[in-house]
Amino acid sequence: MTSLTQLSQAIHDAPRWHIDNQFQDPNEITIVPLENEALGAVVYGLDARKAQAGETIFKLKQALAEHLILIFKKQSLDDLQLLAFASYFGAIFRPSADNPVLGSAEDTGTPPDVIPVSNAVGQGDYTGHGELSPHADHQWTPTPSFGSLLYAIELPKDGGRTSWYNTIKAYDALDDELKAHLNGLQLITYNPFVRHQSNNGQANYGGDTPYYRFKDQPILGHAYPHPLVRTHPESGRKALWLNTRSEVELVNYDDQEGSELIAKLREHLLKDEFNYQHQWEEGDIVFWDNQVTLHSREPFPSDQRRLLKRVSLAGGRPF
Ligand SMILES: O=C(O)CCC(=O)C(=O)O
Ligand SMILES: [Fe+2]
Repeated sequence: MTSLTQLSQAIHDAPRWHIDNQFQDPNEITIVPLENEALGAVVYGLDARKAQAGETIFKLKQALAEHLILIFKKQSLDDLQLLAFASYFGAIFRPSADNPVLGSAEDTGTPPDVIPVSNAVGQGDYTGHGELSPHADHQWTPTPSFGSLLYAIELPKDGGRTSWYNTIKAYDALDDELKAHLNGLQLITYNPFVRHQSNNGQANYGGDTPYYRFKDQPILGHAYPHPLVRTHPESGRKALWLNTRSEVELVNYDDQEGSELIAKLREHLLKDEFNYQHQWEEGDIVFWDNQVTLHSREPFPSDQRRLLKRVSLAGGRPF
């Protein structure tokens, strides 16, 4: 089945509001912000298999813009049900073949609509068991995904927690002079998958990738400059749009000064006060806003199985 058919099938099969009586009463849902955390809210009482009311989806979209990640508990979904639920929030992210991302297929050049995030469980296994350093997904593409839903199916006994970082708070905490300076800058994030193709490697966001491209170094893949400080399309809040590991370059900027500025901002982003670490439970879906957060993963033992499924949603050109 091609990925397009999978999406059509998912929405075709989804419960209908009027026909199946499989709909969710909006009054059963509560959204509870995490206490004393940098971001996040937990959504209780929602069954993602059911048809959702307009007011529910609108509320969830507002809550996402405010809390940056939403945690849905106790879900039980197959791939098509996850896809149908995710589709309430936007179109599926389908980058072109010339901008490879996690899960890009050799034949079509694009990822499947539902991407396994797993280690040795025979389901794609793109992400291994190692650490993933803080990143935003698809940052090197012309129109990165606005958000993703990650659904936990099988979890290791040890490790494998995922952290999210509030890059609005990180921006707000900078002094006014630095903010003013950063607001004029454009940043290129080079595609780590192109680099690892050329290195014959599988890992991403790490390894031997340089932290900064100096102008005498070759360019790998396409370059799409985006603002270093981006504006959230719904809330209007500003955020740093910078990961902490892959190769980047400030446009029209001195090499040495640029690499130092980026290193300083990266150190700042990693402060505990911007971070929330999620201890997964099976059945959790975490829906994150990819525009104003970073996420990372701690390693876990290679002989323990971990399987999550991710659906990413299309976003606009960062501004
Ligand atoms: O394995 C994880 O917890 C996160 C993986 C990741 O970076 C992603 O799905 O985008
Ligand atoms: Fe990611």
